[in-house]
Amino acid sequence: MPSLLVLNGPNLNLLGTRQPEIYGASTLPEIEAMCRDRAAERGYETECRQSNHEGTLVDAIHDARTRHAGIVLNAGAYTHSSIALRDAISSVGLPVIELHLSNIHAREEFRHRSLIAPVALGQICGFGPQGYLLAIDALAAHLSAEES
Ligand code: CA2
Repeated sequence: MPSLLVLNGPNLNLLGTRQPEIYGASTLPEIEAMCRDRAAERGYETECRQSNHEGTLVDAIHDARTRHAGIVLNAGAYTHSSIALRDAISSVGLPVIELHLSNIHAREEFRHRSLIAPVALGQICGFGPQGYLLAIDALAAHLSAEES
């Protein structure tokens, strides 16, 4: 079965412990389980990874090149700062959906700019944990359109 990578960046391991008004009440393991179920319904296996370290996230994107058909990426705060993550996405050439739990455009000015958006297939933000499912649906639809 083809496979998707759901990759989460810094501090997202803390989901469900603080700031539920911004990020929702679900924990990361709960979100990952939802992703696995939705991807399975669409015919994909799912690998879920999280790291607080930029280089580890770059390595995960590189590893995905030979192992996964596409990536759902919540790069957390690295979204707004990491040229390394952007270059990694460009270099592997996989479709990447940029995902954020919160609406980054309705928050502080520094969150409005994404270095990932120009190299992503698209961006989903503001729908809480449900956004991960929307991202999986969008990625699966894109991949099946690519096939035909
Ligand atoms: O809305 C998102 O998904 C973000 O990627 C979350 C990042 C933030 O830096 C981005 O601007 C938008 C922060 C994740 C912090 O996660 C926490 C989880 C629980 C408690 C505190 C923070």
